[in-house]
Amino acid sequence: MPTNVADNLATLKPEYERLKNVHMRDMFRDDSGRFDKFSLQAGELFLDFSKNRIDEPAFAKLVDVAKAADVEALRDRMWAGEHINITEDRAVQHMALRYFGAEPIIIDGEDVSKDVAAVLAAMRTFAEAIRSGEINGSTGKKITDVVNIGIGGSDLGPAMVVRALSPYVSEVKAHFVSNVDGADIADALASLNPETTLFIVASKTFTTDETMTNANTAKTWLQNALGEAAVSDHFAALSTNLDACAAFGIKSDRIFGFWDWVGGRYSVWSAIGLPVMLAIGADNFEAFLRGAEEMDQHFLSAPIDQNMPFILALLGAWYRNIFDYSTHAVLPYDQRLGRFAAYLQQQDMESNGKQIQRSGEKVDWETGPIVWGEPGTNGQHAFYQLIHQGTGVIPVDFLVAANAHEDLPLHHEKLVANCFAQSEALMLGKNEAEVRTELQAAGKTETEIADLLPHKLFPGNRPSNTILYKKLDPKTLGSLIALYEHKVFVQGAIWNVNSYDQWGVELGKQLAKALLPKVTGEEDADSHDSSTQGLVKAFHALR
Ligand code: G6Q
Repeated sequence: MPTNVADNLATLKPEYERLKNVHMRDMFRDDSGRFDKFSLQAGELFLDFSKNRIDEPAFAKLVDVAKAADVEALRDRMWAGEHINITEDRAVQHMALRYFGAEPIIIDGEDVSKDVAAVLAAMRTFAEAIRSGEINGSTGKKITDVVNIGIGGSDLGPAMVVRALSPYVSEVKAHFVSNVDGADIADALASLNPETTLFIVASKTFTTDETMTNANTAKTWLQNALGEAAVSDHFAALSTNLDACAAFGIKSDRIFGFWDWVGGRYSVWSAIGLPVMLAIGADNFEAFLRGAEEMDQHFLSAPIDQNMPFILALLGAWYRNIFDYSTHAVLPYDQRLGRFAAYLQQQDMESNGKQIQRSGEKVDWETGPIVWGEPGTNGQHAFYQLIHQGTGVIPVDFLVAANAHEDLPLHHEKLVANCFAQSEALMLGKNEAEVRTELQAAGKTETEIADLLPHKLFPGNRPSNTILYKKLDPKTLGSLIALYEHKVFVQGAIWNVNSYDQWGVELGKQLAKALLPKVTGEEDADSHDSSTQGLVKAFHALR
């Protein structure tokens, strides 16, 4: 039985008391082996976690927390196909989607590996036929653009990945429409030619209002241009609801299925990855899956103190629960990871933004942090002020490649120098003596120095991880995403929440449904609170 969560986390308190006034600057000065002790390689990824507020005894205690929470047992139950998603009574087996080994993957008594391989093979055949021009649009023209219509887990993963892997995109350009705001689909359609466009309706349930609204608008647009008979040549579907896909008018050989043991935000590895495969080709997509598999194998087998997802998760809990830092920034020094933070927001916040334990009781500790971020160096000219000198502390993950795809003199070297400098600055800070020396060297008078000095101090001692990789290629990206998936798993296990449901998104959906007739004017809004009534009235007055 795992130890009670609060008691388990409390074991870290003495370590915190011991370290709370210790500056990392001093820890680096006193231990020249610090970087070697607190860094590791896992497949394509290198992690430097030495710029954290830990020493060896504190790190050992963090590892003990994972042991006491029995995280490894829950991990093994997940891998064994048990229904660890207890509120939806489902297995959680996205790892099966990227498993190329020979062992059977048993879920509910069945080996699912054959089904997984069959869908992947069907995706490959279809994607390559579209890319080569073997399958064309209704007028015989080659498909040059695909529009993925999906939202949440059926959008964020593929959209982020296609952007991240843009150097690998060829033959087919992928576009993503998600918002029910008509501006989204209108802007996407504006530049497209119906004859050369394929729509992919991506919806696990095939009932999501935003997606079905956009899919119907796309269908009308296509029918108006090419006639009703053309629809089946210009639509495909990714779903677990095969009947609803057929009812929409999608040909059976263009419906790619997946299973209820694949959570939406874990589905980029499944048929939901079809737009990615269409854009980068099947071999690159397979490399992406293999990168994730490599991280899975590391996660499943490495001891906790050498296990990258465990380490990131434990450091996160250390700051969230013990230091009380409420946000976590992910700052890629990799422009093409521009949507990575948005992707992680769903991954992390939808998984661990919970206040009820797996047992049904309320938690008495903090759970998932706010996750946010933007690519460097742009962030440096925007919000880094607060990261360096704000009143709150924000633990950071920096992500950076050793090599760019472009051969543009000094761009990449400057990018890397900025990335490493930021983690150094956050750790070191700048103390009074250093600021004074600087101001004196700049010829400032004593009065000027006294006035300016407090503004120019940097407290430092601010934690960061740096993840370094050779190049942002499909395999590396697969590993990177899997790393964060498993980090989220470990944290959910430590906090004893179910990371695989998302009941918190339901209430708004319910109320929106009830409000629609009031917004259209078919019903009055009298039954609502005065603010909602007032807003509906003000809305009608502006129409
Ligand atoms: C993810 C969630 C959610 C889901 C969307 C879209 O884990 O379940 O983001 O992906 O609500 O759902 P459909 O794929 O069913 O349209």
